[in-house]
Amino acid sequence: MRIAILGGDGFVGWPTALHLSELGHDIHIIDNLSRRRIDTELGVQSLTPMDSIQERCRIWHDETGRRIHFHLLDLAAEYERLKQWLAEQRPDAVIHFAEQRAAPYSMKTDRHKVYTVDNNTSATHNLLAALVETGIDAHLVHLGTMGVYGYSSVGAPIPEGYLDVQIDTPGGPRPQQILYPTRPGSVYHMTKSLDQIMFQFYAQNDGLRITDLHQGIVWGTHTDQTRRHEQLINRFDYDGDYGTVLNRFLIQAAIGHPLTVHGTGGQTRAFIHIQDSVRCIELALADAPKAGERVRIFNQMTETHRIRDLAEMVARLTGARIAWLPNPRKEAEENDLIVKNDQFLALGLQPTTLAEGLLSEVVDVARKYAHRIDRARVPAVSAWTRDLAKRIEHDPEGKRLRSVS
Ligand code: USQ
Repeated sequence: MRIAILGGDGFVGWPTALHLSELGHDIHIIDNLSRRRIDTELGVQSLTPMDSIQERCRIWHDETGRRIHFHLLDLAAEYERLKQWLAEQRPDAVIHFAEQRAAPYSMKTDRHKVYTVDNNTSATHNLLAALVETGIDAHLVHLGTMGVYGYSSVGAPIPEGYLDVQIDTPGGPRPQQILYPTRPGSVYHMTKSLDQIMFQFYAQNDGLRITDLHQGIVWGTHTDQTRRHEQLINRFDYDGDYGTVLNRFLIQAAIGHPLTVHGTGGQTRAFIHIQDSVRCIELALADAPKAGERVRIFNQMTETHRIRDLAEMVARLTGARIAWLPNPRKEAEENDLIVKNDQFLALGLQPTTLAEGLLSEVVDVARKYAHRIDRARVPAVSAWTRDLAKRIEHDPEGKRLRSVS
């Protein structure tokens, strides 16, 4: 298949491009390199040294003889160029990762909120409109998030996208399936909730074939392909905005930084290893809905964990200390989470769990590149509200000089 990977320079986009190229697909990465620019804006860098996208593609060609093409294009801002590219290249499938994906970044300031909404909703809508206009029948696979469901305890398993309800009609109760009500916990998660409505409309109005993957928190860094060459290495975020919780704990343990648990650590979240993430995308691609069918929704996760249990596990494994910090986010202190993921299991996914020894691989990678870490960028300091901002702990290591007066 000819596959366009929008956002193919990112944390999940890049290993997906390699994985699908290895399977023999003709891969075209479209990316505006905004993630690299945000690193510059924030003054942080990936823990792992990343080459330019062009250099990465060159190394992949040297290693495997396969070509990955790169096109510099801003999906949200360059609608006409996008349409022209689709009309010329006529991809069989489009994988859409091209959105600002960090909840803390989306909550930093009003400017970051506006950027995240403008970028994410325009990118998604431009793509949908261009697919209709060019008339190409590409299968659109979108990287959504488990966060659209929200994180309140409902006491029942979260289904894959649709909820069975009974509607009271004059003729008596009638069963119906509706999109699971969204309850986003950040501006970023809100944009993914808006995406869902756009997908629903374009599938129903124009017969677009769409799969939406509600992904949990990705952990790990390497896949089979990124391990093949030092310069194919994946990006690996550790900072308070882009680093995600389990990877952060493992990196913190590697550099002797206390593990930064927010609040009581009672939040339960869904997780998936990066290797399973790319495999799920392969499985979803092979199982496209037909034109006229509703959006297919998969829960792309393999296990759920409570944050404090993860911290305690990493502490046991590595001897790290836990710092219990005021939570910069407005979120439930404790929640339960049971999630259905039957569809991927039925398609043959064999989950890589935390128990598989890959935790120490992450710690080893972090130790190797520890010299690239700026410890001052480890604390999460983007607050969800002004009140929460007043309580943020900027110095979890307790290293700053204290006043004695
Ligand atoms: N947390 C800590 N300490 C930290 C970092 C986070 O206790 O140092 C807590 C947070 O308060 C939160 C939980 O860990 O309760 C998860 O935070 P996270 O930063 O790992 O994940 P999140 O902000 O939800 O976002 C990440 C990705 C996003 C994806 C989402 C999947 O950045 O793109 O959509 O995971 S999900 O969480 O299932 O919505």
